[in-house]
Amino acid sequence: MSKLGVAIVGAGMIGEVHRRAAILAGAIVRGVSASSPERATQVASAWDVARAYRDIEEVVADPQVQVVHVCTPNHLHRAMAQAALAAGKHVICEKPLATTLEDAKTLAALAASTGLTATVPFVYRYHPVVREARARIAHGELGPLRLIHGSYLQDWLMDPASNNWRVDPKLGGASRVFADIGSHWCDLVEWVTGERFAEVSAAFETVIAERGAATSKSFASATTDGAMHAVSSEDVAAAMFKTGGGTLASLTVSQVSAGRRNRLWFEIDGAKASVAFDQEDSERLWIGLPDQREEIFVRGPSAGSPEQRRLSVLPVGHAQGYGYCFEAFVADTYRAIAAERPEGLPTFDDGLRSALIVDRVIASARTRVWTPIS
Ligand code: SOE
Repeated sequence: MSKLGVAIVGAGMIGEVHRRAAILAGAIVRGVSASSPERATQVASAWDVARAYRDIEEVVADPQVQVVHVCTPNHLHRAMAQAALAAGKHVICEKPLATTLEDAKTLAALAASTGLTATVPFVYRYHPVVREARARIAHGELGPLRLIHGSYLQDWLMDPASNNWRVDPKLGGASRVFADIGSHWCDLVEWVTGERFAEVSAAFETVIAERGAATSKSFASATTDGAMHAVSSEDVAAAMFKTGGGTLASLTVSQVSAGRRNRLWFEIDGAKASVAFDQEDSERLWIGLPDQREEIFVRGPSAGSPEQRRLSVLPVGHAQGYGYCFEAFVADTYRAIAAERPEGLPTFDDGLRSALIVDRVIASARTRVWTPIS
């Protein structure tokens, strides 16, 4: 089969991650578009790719491009993904799929009607030990679930001098911390447990009322021109959920928790055993057992569930991590384009599901009442 041609739309931190994953999965990066034609030219030269596209019209008109990777700030996702699908291109669109539920519905419906492959990088599904947890739950090793709990904590916005486009609701959407990282946790936990959240009670707080000038980079060091700008998006959030199966879940999210760089953590407690996963210690799955027993399952290719083994591309003890997850996700998207059916590939339907949860979480935080997710 000839190599897939791809275009990367958006050249920030995550655009670079997509580019690397695309190359490793065997695609040819045909070109890039960025925040301005000048920046696209710079990046095209740095990446050594043929085209620096002026805009999305030029991207979708390129017959050498079969897949468009949408890596722009959130408010542009809908227009970019819609243009690509309408032109018959497969799409990988960054999360959140869109900044409103309506836009996410439109994109998911369009993707379904075209039959094109359309995926969203909920990449934490690609940690091998996460697949191990999912397999053990599906095989009944935990027994009926009793409690789900966890957090997703970062600290890259803890300094009032730090800022980013995500902080501005016009660019990032009505929710910041929940839509940006709470969305990952919800996708992951629903997928691992097989249970879906049916209702939510949530609260948001903006703990840093003013911030310095915005930068386009995430996890960048603070910059300030001295001027401070009012903030309306939330820095921290807490949510309680009840699943359709009746299991209670609680989640704490923050981008202002010192020392927590990218700590997605969950624990799922069943009648027979518990499992816990920490994204910053992602080679290991903790398994809690009764009678003073506990186990650690270590990632590797020669034990555990078939999916855990499939994604363990390095030998035991040779740490994989976020980059390998991203690469496996992109490779699986390309397999789906080639009409394979890779297990657990997050699609626009999952992006829509996430947009629904975020919408309901925002509604609950505003009204302060338990809100159905349906
Ligand atoms: C920034 O908060 C960010 O890069 C998110 O946008 C990603 O989805 C997450 O994986 C890491 O943090």
